[in-house]
Amino acid sequence: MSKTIIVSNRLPLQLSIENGQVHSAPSVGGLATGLKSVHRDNNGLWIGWTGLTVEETPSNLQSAIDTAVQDQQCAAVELTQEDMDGFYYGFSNRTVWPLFHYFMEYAEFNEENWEIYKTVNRKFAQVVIDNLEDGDNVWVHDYQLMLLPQMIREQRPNISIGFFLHIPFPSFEVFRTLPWRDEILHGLLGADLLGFHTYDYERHFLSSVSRILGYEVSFNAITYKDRVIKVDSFPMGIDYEKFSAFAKANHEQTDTTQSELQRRLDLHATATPDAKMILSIDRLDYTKGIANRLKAFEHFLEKYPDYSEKVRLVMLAVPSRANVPQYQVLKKEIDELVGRINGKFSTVSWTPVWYFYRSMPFNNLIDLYTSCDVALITPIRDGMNLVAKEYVATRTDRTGVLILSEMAGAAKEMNEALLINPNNLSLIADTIKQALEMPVEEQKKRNKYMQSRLKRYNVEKWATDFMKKLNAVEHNRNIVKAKHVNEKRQHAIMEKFNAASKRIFFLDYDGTLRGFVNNPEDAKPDAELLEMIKKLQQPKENEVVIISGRDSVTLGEWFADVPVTLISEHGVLKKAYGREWELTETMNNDWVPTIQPVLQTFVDRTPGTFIEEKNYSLAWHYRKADPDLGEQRANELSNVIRELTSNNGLTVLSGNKVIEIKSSNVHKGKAANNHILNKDYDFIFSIGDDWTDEFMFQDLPESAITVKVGVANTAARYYVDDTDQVRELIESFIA
Ligand code: GDG
Repeated sequence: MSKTIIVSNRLPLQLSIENGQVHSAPSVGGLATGLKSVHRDNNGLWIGWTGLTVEETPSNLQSAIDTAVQDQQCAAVELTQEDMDGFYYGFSNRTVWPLFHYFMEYAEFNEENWEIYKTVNRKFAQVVIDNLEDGDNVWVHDYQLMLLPQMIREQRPNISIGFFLHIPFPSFEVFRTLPWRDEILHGLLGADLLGFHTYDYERHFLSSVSRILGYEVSFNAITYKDRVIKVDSFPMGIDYEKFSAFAKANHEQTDTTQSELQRRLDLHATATPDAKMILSIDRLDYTKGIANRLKAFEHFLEKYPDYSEKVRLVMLAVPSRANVPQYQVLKKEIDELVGRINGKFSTVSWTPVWYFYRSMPFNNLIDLYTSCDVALITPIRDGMNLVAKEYVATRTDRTGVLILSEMAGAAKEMNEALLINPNNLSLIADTIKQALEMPVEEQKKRNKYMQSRLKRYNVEKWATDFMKKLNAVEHNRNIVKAKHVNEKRQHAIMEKFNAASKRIFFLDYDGTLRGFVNNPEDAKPDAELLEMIKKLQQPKENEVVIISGRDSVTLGEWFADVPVTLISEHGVLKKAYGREWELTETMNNDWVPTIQPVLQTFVDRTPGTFIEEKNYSLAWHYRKADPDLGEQRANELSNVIRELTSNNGLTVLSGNKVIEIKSSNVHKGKAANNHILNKDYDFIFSIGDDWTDEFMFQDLPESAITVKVGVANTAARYYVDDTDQVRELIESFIA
């Protein structure tokens, strides 16, 4: 039975060794909860690190640990202290984490750490491969494992692989500074589906793929070798029901059942009934904007002194990555800021900041969420931020105000929060005042919308949506009909070729017989190519047709001395060898004066693009433009032209970095079919690389050998990798 393998840096369990005994408990984190059904159903397996290095694992307890891991449907990747230092504390947290959160000055580019990152990703890959069976899906998580998708793909090309990034993907301008940017992108492109929290991260990723690797990106799909990789946004949710249920239970507690923390919070509330509490919870991380938050709170107390003794900041900072230098510096800065604020504003009966530097049990977290009137969450950058969502979910009476940084992914879905720029301290100070004074009715109105969204798009929905999309990608892959022309298939094609007595070859030119060049004029056929075509045409059984989108003058010049038939402008004109060009259909050019100026405005606005005027069509080329801008303008242009030309007999063709407008009743399929009409060819061969060639593949008789250059996603029966393989294939017809 096929299964889903989840891979993350840490396993969803907590292992501890007490008195020589191994204790294991399932982890209760958001990811573990969200993936529970994916993990438990269908015999799922979770692969990751246990939290104990090889050095920390007593050899006599190894088998007890293995059993504990297996009991939770997990498999462990064994890591040494050196692995952890280079891979986790090193490359992951000193290079990727700061860079992806736009802290470029913190990013270290250390070759040794990079080598260990690769080695450890390979260790993960090995455990995945050891547990992988045909038909399994793999879902890889987060920035520690960005090379893993490709490492798995190399060994098991047909496995469906998904990847989700929990942190932001930075803009191309930032990402390009990474020395190993190509390797990281190729690592990720091993996946079939790549998921991000927000559309912006998705856009940044696509832009990096297009600009750094130069691969074709169309909407949210990347064409890479023979695969189409989908990229999408899946904003991660929380376990809404769990937070809501714990909050309800919290309100029903009695003096004897409530926690010590809750008792203290209640005491405070009773003693100072008109005082309010502001909550701040994060891992102690420089991305979370904790220092700015404290400074903004200080500014608030200075600007609005009436709030003295009437407001308190309850701040929980959970220790994190304490052996990375920037975190130590940050800890010191926060300690000092808290000291400064408390020193400056405290009175005998009031301390403005209550500061906890520790991790708290889950029920205390609920105590804090339910007791605080305002949550102040101000990250400088944050992939999503679940704390913001959890705070809103626990407000069962719908009171409470969320102040949220617009730099958190969560801000995209939580418009009803008070959104702030975390660097604007006076705005934050004013927003704190606004939050403290917000009427209850307004609080409820805002929370109602956010809660209904959190309830609907919870963490389980996030996980199932991702898996559904991954399965759909897999399904698409399976229905792609084209088969790669390998040695065996080439042999089968040759058998048909040899048995035939009347053969025809429809050969597309650009991207098929010749690779692409920046200037269309530079793509002239080389001597070797002309020689090859002549030889193919030589036997009396063979007839060669060059069928191209090119204009007739260029084609006529290039193939002046080659005895082949030429079809130009996607089927508009035809020329038998030694004869004149003739129209294949009745055409008109009335539309050109209307459309030409529209294309010109796109040329003006998009540097590097130009118009090619053919006899019966106009083409706008954007191969030389900035790739992102080019794609964006191409989409825009297609839409504009489609609106302008609907119902007047014109077609807009999206070719390879070109948009072409021409009369709609002509295309390569029609031209090719007309050409073979009433002639008994017993071997029809057609080859091409873009959408304009799809008409040929669709319209030629079923018996035709149709071949697409590049991807398998086509109506053709076969595909080849590139123009080199095209020549190899044609050579085999000559030899
Ligand atoms: C990364 C991305 C993205 C916090 N303190 C305690 C505690 N927590 C729990 C919270 C929450 C989780 O930890 C923190 O999640 P965040 O999303 O806020 O932040 P990161 O840890 O940085 O997570 C982030 C996330 O991945 C998911 O994709 O949202 O942007 O940086 O669930 O409740 N839990 C307990 N005690 C604590 O003291 N028990």
